[in-house]
This record gives sequence, structure tokens and C-alpha cells, in this order.
Amino acid sequence: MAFRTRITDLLEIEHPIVQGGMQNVGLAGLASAVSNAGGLGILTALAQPTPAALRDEIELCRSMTAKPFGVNLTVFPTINSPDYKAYAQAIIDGGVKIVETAGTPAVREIWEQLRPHGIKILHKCTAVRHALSAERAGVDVISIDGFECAGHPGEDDIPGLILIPAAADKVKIPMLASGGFGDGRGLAAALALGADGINMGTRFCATQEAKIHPNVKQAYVDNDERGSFLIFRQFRNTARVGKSPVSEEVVRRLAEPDAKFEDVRELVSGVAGKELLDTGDLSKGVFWAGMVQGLIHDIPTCEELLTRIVSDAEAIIRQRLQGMLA
Ligand code: FMN
Repeated sequence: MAFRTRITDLLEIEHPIVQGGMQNVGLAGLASAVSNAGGLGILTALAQPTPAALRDEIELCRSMTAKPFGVNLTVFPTINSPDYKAYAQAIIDGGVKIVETAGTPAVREIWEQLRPHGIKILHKCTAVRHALSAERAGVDVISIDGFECAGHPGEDDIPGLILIPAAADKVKIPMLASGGFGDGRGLAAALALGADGINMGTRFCATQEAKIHPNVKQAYVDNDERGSFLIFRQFRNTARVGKSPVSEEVVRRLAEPDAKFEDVRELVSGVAGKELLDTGDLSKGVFWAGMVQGLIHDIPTCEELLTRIVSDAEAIIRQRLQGMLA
């Protein structure tokens, strides 16, 4: 029971399933569990307060798995930027050979810094034109994130059913389909649409190994496919967050005429979001979540989840689809 794709070959993993970078969730316990289960676990660089702390987290992850894992480095459009180059140096010094990047065009400087060290770069983006420009710049893998995704779906609003094959028609390097994936049906569909594997975020938050409060995991189970909101559209920095009284209040305030970021700053702050994940008090802030919540009904271990996804996808292809051929 296994799939062999350009992704499993390139990343030297058993299953074509990647755990995307997740602020405050992509820690060693989760990343190592995903890698041990045969996928690619990814630490999130900016979940660590300093580059030195990231070095420690890389060592911790290495002590928890002998399998490949990666690090996500997301370049945000902020005024007071973290020292991205120092984080990239910590990745290089830590000997990590796979990096997922995302964010603004400034990410290109990070690619230049990483590439001479034989690091494979997975670049996550939300538009075919961005995928093609990253491919031209020499990244190794495109992760194409559809409108369904948690986090930043971009401004084009193209769902995966169109975005993935549209990208597959043009992108030549291996490609991961991202946004809205959570089960074997999604994996089989992604492969049928032209991707070489899937990237998941929200689904991995509702696993035993995700180091977030059980109340938040339960919110992912309780919310259905309508359980997310888009916010920050008017700032051209659209974000998809989970439905909660706080995110509803954010939506309400931002719908006011001339609404400004200041009107919601305290509700959406990173500090508040981390407190929510740690305490399980959903009144503290907002949490990232995708439409795939509608397909999340339990909180398995990563091993159980990946085994289930792969065996269900295999059964769909071998039995359901094969059986439909006249
Ligand atoms: N993507 C990033 O590139 N950087 C991040 O820091 C980041 N933080 C996230 C935090 C959470 C809690 C979640 C659920 C997603 C985050 N993402 C981030 C997006 C995921 O890496 C992934 O692209 C997305 O979740 C895929 O969509 P899905 O949630 O439908 O699986």
C-alpha cells in the first residue's frame, strides 16, 4: 500500500503528503510525528522567538525522527520584520535540506541564500502566474494553495478544482495540491487533477500530536464546511480564519464603512492567537482554519491519519474508479 510520485522520489518520503507550515502549531512534536508516519513534517521557523530557538527546535525534531523533515519560512508583509536571513541561516546551520517558503516577493533573497547549501525549496503560492515565476527562479516544488485553504488564499478566489489542473497544465516541476485536503478522496482527486501529492494544514491541527489545546481541536471538528471566514480583504491581505464569536466580531467591524486595521488589531493579534491555542479560550483571538473543517470528524494520531488517507485513496482508485470503467 503505497504511492510513488515525483514528490515521494524527490523528498525521499513514503507517502505524498506534506504538513504545511503553521504558525504556533508547526513544532517538533507534530512535524516529527508526520515524518515518522511517512509524510513530510515541517517546522515553522517563526513559531520560534529567535533563530537560536529555531536551531534548538531543529535538533529536538531530529532527536524525534530519523526521517526527512523540513522548515517553513514565511515572509510576511509587515513593517517590523523578523530577521529572515538569520532564521534562514539557522536552517542552514541545522542541516535541514527541505524548506517550504511562502509570502511576499522578498522571499527570493531567502531562496538565493538557501540554494547553495543543496536545500530543496518548496514554494507555496496561490496563483498560476506566481507558480510559474517561482519555477523560472529555480525552486524545486510548487505547492499551489486554493481558495479553500486556511491562512492566506490570495486575492483571486480560484478554488482547487480549477487552480490545480490550471497549474498542472503549465508547471513542469513537481507540484503539491494544497487547500481543502483532509482525506483519501482528496488525495485521489489531487493526483487525478495533475498534482504529485497533497499539502495539508487544518487537518493536521486536529491530530493527537498537534500541541494546541483540546478545545481548539474540537472547534475544528465542530465547525462544518461553512465554518470559516475571510477577513482583511480590503487590505489586500485576505486571510481565512475559523468561525468563532471573535472572528464574527472581526467580520462585523471590518464591514463598517472606512473600517481600518486598527479597529480589529487587538482581536487578531498574534499574541492573542497564541493565547487561544495555548488556553483553549476561543474568546482570546482568532485561529486559522480552512473549509476542510467540514471533512474533519475526529482527532487521530498522525500515523492513523496518514494510513487512512493512503489506504482510502488506494481503494478509491483500485475499486471505485477502476470499477466504473465499462
Ligand atoms: N502557511 C504559511 O505559509 N505560513 C504560516 O505561518 C502558516 N500558518 C498556519 C497556521 C495554521 C493554524 C493553519 C491551519 C495554516 C497555516 N498556514 C500557514 C497555511 C498552511 O501551511 C497550508 O497552506 C493551508 O493550511 C492549507 O490549507 P488547508 O488548511 O485547507 O489544509
